[in-house]
Amino acid sequence: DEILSHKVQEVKEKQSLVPLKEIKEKIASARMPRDFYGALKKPGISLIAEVKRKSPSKGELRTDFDALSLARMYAKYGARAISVLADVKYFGGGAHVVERIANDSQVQVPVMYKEFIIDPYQIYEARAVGADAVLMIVRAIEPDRLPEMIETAHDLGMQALVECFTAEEAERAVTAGARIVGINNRDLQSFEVDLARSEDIRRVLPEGVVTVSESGLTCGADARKAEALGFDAMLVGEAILKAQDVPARVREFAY
Ligand code: IGP
Repeated sequence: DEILSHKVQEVKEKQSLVPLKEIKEKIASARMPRDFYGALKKPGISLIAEVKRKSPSKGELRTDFDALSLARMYAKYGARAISVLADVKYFGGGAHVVERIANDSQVQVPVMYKEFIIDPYQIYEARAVGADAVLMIVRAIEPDRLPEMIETAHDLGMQALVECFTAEEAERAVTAGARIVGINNRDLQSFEVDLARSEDIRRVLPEGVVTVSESGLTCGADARKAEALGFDAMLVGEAILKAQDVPARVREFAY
């Protein structure tokens, strides 16, 4: 909630600094969007590897953090997509970090703009820096606005990974037009990770919706569990970021 009120302020400030019209002009010269949906739908569970410098609960994740060299390693060792934190204050990322990674010649996989999206302005911003997908957290967005937000992403040629914590939210996401639904394994209150709960939620989703298992996966065995539960993809941050041998850890998930 603190994060969301910060975002409302942040978007207001950005909008007065750079009007939407200017963002749209920048979109005209952005690179073509890549197929995030197709990347996740490939046979076998797909790894979306995350670039994040810190988190509110864990602090800095590695002393030698370098966003671009991590993204290059992720792509080289088999991640099918890369998630990059666009939030500056809480996760130590930024739109400029997404931009650098999305336009790097050694990163040819789709790139997701990971932000607390509350306003369409942020979706345009994502495309302007070259992102192929955006995260949308159902509970962060006003229910009435979710369909138009998803449509905005699709109209810009991007995909939306729509994140849910409950079966009710998952149903709402699909009704709103989501083609990719993420289920967060981490309970927001207790911080506990429960794959069985995620599977219950996954079951309410229709065929054809791509499903992503998010948060708390620690090793290759967890990846296999998520795959056995029927997930098309997984979003992994901490386990890779904290690894001493990043290529080996990426390969463990991208088997
Ligand atoms: C990655 P983990 O436990 O592997 O680092 O989790 C990702 O799921 C997590 O960063 C995340 C997140 C979010 C962060 C999922 N949804 C929303 C910030 C905001």
